[in-house]
Amino acid sequence: MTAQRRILVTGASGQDGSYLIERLVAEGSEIHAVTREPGASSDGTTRHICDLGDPAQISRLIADVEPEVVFNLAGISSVAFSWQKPIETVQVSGLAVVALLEACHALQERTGHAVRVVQASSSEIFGAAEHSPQVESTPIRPLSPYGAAKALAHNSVGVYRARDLFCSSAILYNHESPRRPDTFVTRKITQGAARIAAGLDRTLSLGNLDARRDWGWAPDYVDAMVRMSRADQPGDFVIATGETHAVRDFVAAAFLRAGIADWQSRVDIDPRFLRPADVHEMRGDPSKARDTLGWSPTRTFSDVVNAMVDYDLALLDS
Ligand code: GDR
Repeated sequence: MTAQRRILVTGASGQDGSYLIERLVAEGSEIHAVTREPGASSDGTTRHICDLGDPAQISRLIADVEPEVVFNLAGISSVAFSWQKPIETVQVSGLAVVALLEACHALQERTGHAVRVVQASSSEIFGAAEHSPQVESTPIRPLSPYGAAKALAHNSVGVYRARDLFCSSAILYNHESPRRPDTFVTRKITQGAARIAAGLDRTLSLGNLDARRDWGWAPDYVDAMVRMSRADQPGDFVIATGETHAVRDFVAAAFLRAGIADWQSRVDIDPRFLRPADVHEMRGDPSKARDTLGWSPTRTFSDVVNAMVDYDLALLDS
């Protein structure tokens, strides 16, 4: 894999964006980091502010920066939140991607230099999938506003690929790390377990404990996207571990790591955390990524749980 020169990363302040930027800066690339609001500039990047709700701002940004590679990690990433803001979700996670692809295609036409785009797609596009595990050709049947927005983006990547833009979709399954916000169930659980172990809280309120997810390690998923940007051919790639666990399994493992064997007495179900519709099981088959990109996950489910709990315990200690 060879490093590219000028790279634009949207969603720079998120979990994946932060891992990606650290890696690309270390490789010596010129990084343009895009965020929605002004903030402290990470070392070694040029910071840009862009409102993804405004297609004109997206086109201007691409025309000005003239990137060789774009990683589009921006948008609303919470499925739960997308039920409260469905229109905004479609704007920033769906329509904005069309604007981005159009701008990259126009840049390529104007300069004659190829532009590569990697889109952070999602397993939520499969929603009500009839079969597990899902593969790249599994029918797209989203069940949430988030999934519908991601499906628009995903299909648009296919459209622009047919127009000779090197663009790929990483169909990312759930991927976690200590940088996950606690609006997602894993971090909420690891923070909750650590706080209960430290005597700061008595209980943790959750929603659907039966949902099964294919949980991986976020830096691995960022590595997959980097490989996609440097591959010979563009395409869609399922990025997953191929293994699922129920939310209750995550709870049990996290509480045990925090030193609490009887998690049942510490967890209650609050209907506020149940969704109008929730995918029961998402499991991906990453064979294509393994065979084509040489990618495979480096951390197991237990590794992920333990790393997150240990981080949260240490945070409270300090
Ligand atoms: P998900 O992740 O919706 O799969 O999307 P999340 O961690 O929010 O939910 C996973 C499962 O846990 C259940 N759940 C709860 N979820 C939250 N957030 N809070 C709770 O209290 C709770 N209790 C139970 C949910 O119902 C769900 O079944 C993530 C995001 O990273 C997306 O951006 C990404 O595209 C997909 O993974 C793949």
